[in-house]
Amino acid sequence: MMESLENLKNNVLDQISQAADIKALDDIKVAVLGKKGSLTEQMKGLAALSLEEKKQKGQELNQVKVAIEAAFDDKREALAAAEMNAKLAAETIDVTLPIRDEVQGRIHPVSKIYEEVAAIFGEMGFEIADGPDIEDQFHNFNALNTPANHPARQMQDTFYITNPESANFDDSFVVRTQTSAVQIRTMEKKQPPIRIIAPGRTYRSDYDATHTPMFHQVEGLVVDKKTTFANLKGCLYDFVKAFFELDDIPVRYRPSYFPFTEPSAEMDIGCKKSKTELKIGAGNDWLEILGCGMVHPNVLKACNIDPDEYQGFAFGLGLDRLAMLKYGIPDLRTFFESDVRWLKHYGFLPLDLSSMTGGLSGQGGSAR
Ligand code: 2NL
Repeated sequence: MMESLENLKNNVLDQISQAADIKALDDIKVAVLGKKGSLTEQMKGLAALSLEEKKQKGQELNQVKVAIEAAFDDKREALAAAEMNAKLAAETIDVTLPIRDEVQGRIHPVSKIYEEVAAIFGEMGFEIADGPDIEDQFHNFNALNTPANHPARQMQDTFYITNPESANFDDSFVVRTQTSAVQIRTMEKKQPPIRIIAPGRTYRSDYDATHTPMFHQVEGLVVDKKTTFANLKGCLYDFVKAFFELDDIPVRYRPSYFPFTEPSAEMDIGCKKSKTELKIGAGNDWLEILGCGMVHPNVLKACNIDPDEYQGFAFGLGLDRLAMLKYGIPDLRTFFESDVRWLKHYGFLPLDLSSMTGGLSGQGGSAR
């Protein structure tokens, strides 16, 4: 008996040491320690022995079991480490190699325009702020001087979302119709000076060649003790020059109306329109580029900022429209069809970064 147990132990340890992989090791374990395993069978044999023999044999069996289990654990660890090393060696990437000639992916024109806009305002000292796509009506409307029953709420073709906790329509949520709620949340948290841009997705129920139900906007907000309309004009003039990469651009401001600004204006840039071409920066035609104005005192009040001490300017521009203009893309609907051929034509190479010093717009994907 003694000998056969010693044999079994040596035999099993031998098998363990020779196991080629974890699967083989598991098979051996089942054959030894499983329900019908060789060691398990010996354990079962204990029942037939006398008390004295049981004690003696039981101890021996237990020592063998402990030794075998330890050998299993050591071998499993060694095999796992070897497998991991083999995998690491096989999957090694030489990060010092140059990138492949043919890069498949492209940056979407809207992402590209966003990078450009962020680079320009970043250089001017604006910080980027963001917030949720789903807003409550206070942040999307009330705080923006657009109370219940204000025509803007219908004007904007808002998508409302029922509040599961309230049957009252005033408690419904909206998918934001502009990113202004982000600026509201910033002003609620922080006293001026404030200088932020809020980029993001916005939503309105509208669909044609220049409108899609989801679109992209960047709004800007500057609030300080002496912020004037002249500051607004200088800031936006610098912006359009940088954006269209021109040393000079004719601009004009037309009076407009937004509930959240007073006075409000629309900014146009000079251009030349022909049947086949749009040339920006010269000519006798005008192109609307963005909406802007001085922040309405009621908006400041709603955010606990004292309008007698502070004033500010704000603006909003559509990224999709800017992408259409700058890169000559005729139909907005194609932006969101996820057609890879379209992206290849209008998209940008991933490493074509936008910066104020390294060139803003770079080469289009189609140029490759
Ligand atoms: C447009 C016009 C605009 C704003 C957005 C704004 C935000 C706050 C306070 C005051 Cl928190 N104004 N935003 C102001 C003027 C125009 O957007 O045509 N966007 C595409």
